[in-house]
Amino acid sequence: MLQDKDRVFLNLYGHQDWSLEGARKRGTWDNTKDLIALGREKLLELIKESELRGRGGAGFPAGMKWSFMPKENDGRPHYLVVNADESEPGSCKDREIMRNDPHMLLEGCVVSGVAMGANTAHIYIRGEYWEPLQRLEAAIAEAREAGLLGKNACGSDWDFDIEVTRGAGAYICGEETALLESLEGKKGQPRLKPPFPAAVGLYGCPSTVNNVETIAVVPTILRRGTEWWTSLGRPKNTGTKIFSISGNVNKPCNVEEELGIPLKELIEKHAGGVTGGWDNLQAVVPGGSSVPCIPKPTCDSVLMDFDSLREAQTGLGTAAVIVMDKSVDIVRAIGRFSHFYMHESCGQCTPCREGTGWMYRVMKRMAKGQATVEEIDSLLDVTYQVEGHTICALGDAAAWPIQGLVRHFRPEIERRINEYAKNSAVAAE
Ligand code: L3W
Ligand code: SF4
Repeated sequence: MLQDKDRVFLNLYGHQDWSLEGARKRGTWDNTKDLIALGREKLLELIKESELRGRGGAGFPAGMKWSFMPKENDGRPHYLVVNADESEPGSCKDREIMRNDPHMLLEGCVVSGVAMGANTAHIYIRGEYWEPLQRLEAAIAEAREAGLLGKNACGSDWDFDIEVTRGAGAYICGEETALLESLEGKKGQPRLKPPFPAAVGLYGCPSTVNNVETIAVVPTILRRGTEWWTSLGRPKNTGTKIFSISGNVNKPCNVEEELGIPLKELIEKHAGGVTGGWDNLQAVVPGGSSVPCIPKPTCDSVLMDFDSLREAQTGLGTAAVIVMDKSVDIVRAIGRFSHFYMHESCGQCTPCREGTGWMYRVMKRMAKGQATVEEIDSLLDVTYQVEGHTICALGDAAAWPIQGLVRHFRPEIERRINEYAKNSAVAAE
């Protein structure tokens, strides 16, 4: 369990002052000039050494991503783009960072910007996040006024400023290239990769897209040292993470914990346990709606980090932990995810556009038992046709929860189908 001295987010719950004065008391903007003075190469080296992995879903090593930005100056500006379009069902952590400690994100932008040769950050914030937006904008104004942003930011020789843009309610704009399109004022549709944003990003310029939490932790890692950060968690799964715990728990919450904490401990220590007790647990979706669920026997011992969850055939995703007790109709619940992906598909590639609708319609029938047992395998087959055959990961995200459901709950699906068939036969007699 994370000790208080190792906590990074000191105002996650908004009990203290979120403004510049409060942020400074918590250590934010403390000698940022010295961090900037470390310079691009050293900052890159340190973030690689920290093994910090992206907090937005993919868990890609941040230092490696930053190192893809071109070193030579070809005249194009470099951009840091912060993905604050938090829309993953179950995820509500970035909202709390921006609402309760916006200066952590701003300072993170300045320092990370140096490491990628960027003088500008664009924060793309979910349109519905009204209060976080107000706080962010107020914090940016405070930082400009205090000389922390702008020309010679923080009294350094580095110019840096931040722009905020609101999204308009499309989940797909959380996909990094759709986000870039939307920032450019176009319809938010994912681009083919490669080229990756580091080569051709915002307005055709080198860009790095990172999640809010990833950027917000950077100054603390640098101040406290990479050894401290890597002493938390497990190798390649280092540091702390904010988990959003929702569903059938007694006390839903956001909580910062050490990566690698056992799922059971996470739920029992911080979320007041599963409703009706641990034995009443049916399944958990450990990383937001895009990852497969895991059944109780797996939940008994699984560790909450990128690699442990991958071994358990699921993922950490955004660390949005959705808990389902035995009262939940799990087939219907996963079918609800299918509806979400059908609704949010941008429609530009056929397997996703057609497949998400097809999957939802079958899931809807299966939830009622109105299917045949053979259809379970055809449904699986469709998920394999969609997975890996689309422009962006939304297709995968639509396929994986269904694969997880069939992997762990096939007997329940079959039971419903058989029961429905039996009842229909009785009714027909
Ligand atoms: C240069 C290469 N750059 C990879 C970069 C790439 C990206 C990052 C990771 O999806 C997942 C998705 C959701 N040269 C590179 C390279 N990069 N190879 O590294 O890339 P990738 O493709 O693994 O992931 P992604 O497209 O960023 C993210 C899942 O997260 N998810 C959803 C999260 C939702 C939110 C939200 O609500 N805002 O974040 C949750 O699990 O399904 O699989 O930057 O450019 N050779
Ligand atoms: Fe659009 Fe779906 Fe294709 Fe992604 S996978 S580009 S959301 S149609």
